[in-house]
Amino acid sequence: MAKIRIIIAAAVLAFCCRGAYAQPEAPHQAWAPVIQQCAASRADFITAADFDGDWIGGNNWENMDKFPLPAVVYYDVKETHTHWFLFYTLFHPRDYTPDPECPVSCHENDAESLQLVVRKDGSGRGALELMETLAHSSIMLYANNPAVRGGTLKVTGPVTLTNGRPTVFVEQYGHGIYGTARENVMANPAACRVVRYLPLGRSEEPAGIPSAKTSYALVPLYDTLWRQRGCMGDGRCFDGAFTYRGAVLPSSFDGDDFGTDSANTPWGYGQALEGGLVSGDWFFDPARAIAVHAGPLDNFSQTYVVNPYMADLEAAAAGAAPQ
Ligand SMILES: [Ca+2]
Ligand SMILES: [Ca+2]
Ligand SMILES: [Ca+2]
Repeated sequence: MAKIRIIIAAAVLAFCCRGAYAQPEAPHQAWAPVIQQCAASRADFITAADFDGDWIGGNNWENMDKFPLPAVVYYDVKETHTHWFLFYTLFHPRDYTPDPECPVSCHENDAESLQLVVRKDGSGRGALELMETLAHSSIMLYANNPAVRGGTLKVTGPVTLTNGRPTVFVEQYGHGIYGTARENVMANPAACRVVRYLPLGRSEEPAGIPSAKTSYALVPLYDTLWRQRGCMGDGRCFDGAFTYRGAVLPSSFDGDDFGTDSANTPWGYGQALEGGLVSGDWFFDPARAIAVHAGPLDNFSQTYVVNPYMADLEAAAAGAAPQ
């Protein structure tokens, strides 16, 4: 009898509650971007910074041809009372040119990023308000809400959506990220063969170029790149120290091909600092950075309820202070 009761209870539970208690998709998954990557070679594939099985930065140019390049995107989530700030970093083994002699600006490693600002509206996934992308010396601002007027940055245009996902367009060679195709080499389709990366949960290397559908995996930035932040110095993971709120941090990946230590860490960017921002704010204090970049937004809290970096920075600053 007890066995029957258990079976009936299980059946009722399965019938009544299927889907009702399904875990809502986390915001960083719900809004993970579609990535339209122009690709002239494998060096334009997105992959992990330790794709070669180590965290040494200075062997990545050489190792690119010796290892597979399965796709990952590093993500990070910070949260205030009103918004989520979703940060995504794309890593490429090389920043290069069609000319193998690299007459200009080649360097080992390349990490470019984008940031989404999503209002917590009670719906679980929230409402996307704006997107910022890093492209060379600029941060580009795209609005998904007409209330976004622009601050120190002008609104370039609307966020491009593909089946509800924000979509970014990434250059070949230099890997600048843009929110519309017309702002980069994709404006000339003859010059761009596209690898289309989608957040389908698997980490795949494109079968070829072009590729209509390659899955990338989302990897937590906090547990990977940030965890390695103390691995700093020539011949190690990162190099080029800078100070943020008293904490000494690496500004770049270690690299020695063509340019030296030329690929910024996600927390080391120096773009769009007008309005009193400093390197590091875009990553560590996005509520403040976005308020400066995008101008005032109604009901926009700058008090964090999730931002584990603040405690880490305070600990690092305390450790670095003279005793
Ligand atoms: Ca390496
Ligand atoms: Ca090297
Ligand atoms: Ca170095």
